[in-house]
Amino acid sequence: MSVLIKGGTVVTDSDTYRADVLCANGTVQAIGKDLDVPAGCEIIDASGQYVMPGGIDPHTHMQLPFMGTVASEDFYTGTAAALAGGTTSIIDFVIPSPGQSLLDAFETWQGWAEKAATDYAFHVAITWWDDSVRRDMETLVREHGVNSFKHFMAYKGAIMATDDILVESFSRCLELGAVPTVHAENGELVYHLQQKLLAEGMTGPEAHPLSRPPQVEGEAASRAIRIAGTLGAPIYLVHVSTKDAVDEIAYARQQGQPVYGECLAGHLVLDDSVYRNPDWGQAAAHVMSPPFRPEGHQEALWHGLQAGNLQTTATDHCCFCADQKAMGKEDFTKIPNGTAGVEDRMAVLWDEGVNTGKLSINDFVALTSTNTARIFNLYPRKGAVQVGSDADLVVWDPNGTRTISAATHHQNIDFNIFEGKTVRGIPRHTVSQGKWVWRDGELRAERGAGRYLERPAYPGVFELLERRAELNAPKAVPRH
Ligand code: URQ
Ligand code: ZN
Ligand code: ZN
Repeated sequence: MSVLIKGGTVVTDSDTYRADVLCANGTVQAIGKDLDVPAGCEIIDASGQYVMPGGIDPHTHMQLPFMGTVASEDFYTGTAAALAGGTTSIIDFVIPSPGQSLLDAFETWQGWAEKAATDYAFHVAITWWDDSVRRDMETLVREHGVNSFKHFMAYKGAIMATDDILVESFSRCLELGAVPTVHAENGELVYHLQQKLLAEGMTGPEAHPLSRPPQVEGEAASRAIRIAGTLGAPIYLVHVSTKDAVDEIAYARQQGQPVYGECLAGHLVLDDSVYRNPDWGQAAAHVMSPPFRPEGHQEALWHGLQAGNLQTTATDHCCFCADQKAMGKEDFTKIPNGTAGVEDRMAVLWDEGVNTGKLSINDFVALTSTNTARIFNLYPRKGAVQVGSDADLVVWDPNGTRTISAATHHQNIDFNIFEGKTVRGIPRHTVSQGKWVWRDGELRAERGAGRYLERPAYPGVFELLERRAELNAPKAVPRH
């Protein structure tokens, strides 16, 4: 089966040009003007539209067991929704319980992901430490194509990695040629503030952001950056949500340190007023960590993207429905943390970023696909429009509109943090592994079509480091 994407404008992270794109046998076969149409080939009319690399979401949690429940979105429904939003690969997380073998956990998540409709990879979380963890990290890098390890600096008493673990694990990552990544919130401070707020009788979701103020992220970001810098390791900060953390990243990058940052579509457009909604369920539906922030932080994130201090966008897609959120009805610390976004990330970033002039269409491709592929060493198999690359492509209609709603989205959750938002610029068609799976509103996701993506250890990050001269070098920023 072949697919010819005809009459469109190809947009990569660096180029924009008119060309047809021919896909067959799962890869891009030819790119050029007025390509011949092979017999039996399906034709996608892309006139007046852009042909871009399929989105890569570097941060999802499909069917995550967390806080006494399991995320409502599984690997099939979540990746099917991703395709409807123009995203064709995800990087999810294997999160071993403290004491659990990393290899056992990896095998469990691999089993869950077999039903995925898109290709997928895994970051593996380091939630405890002993010699077996050291050994398993090497096995995962050498035999299973894992090149990134996650560290939750929050979630005390659960999966939190203390400083001793950060030092041991970042050092091990450096030895193995893997990228350490962090959820940067000071878990001790969060725990202390949670107990203080509960003792003062504040049990509702309005307490959630008060227990994790911006400086809780800023301190942890600084600490993780300093530990990595001292060890000579790169570091990737997930879901950066504050000016505090962006400033830490910008300063470190200005000193030449290999620091990379990710931000979420939700944190770019929502603020902490969502937690002051008098409707408990509405407020609780927005409980995620780090929380949506006071006005002003969103602008800092946009500046971070524009200045090249934040390199990727993600969603942290981790779905809990109203009945699950209600587990925290009497105690906000028991509200399962997480929100959705895998279907909306690209359209929200286009509408808020490209339509407003904050981002070019090439920036959009870099931020939704190519930079993630480069940092995690999937490029140019993913994140590119090149002959030989996987035929993972999105045909983007810059004039199409959609009103986002839980009533019509494909995500398996009864809430949408972008509810009612009308976006201009939508994925009209998605091609995954050379198959036309999203056809202007008709979803033909195939359960189990997804493949596990092996990601060789370095030089992904070092390549990006070398190329940094061409990327937006960070502009001078005052030390906060
Ligand atoms: O912290 C994370 O990234 C996971 C547990 C999802 N939940 C969340 O609130 N972000
Ligand atoms: Zn996190
Ligand atoms: Zn997460």
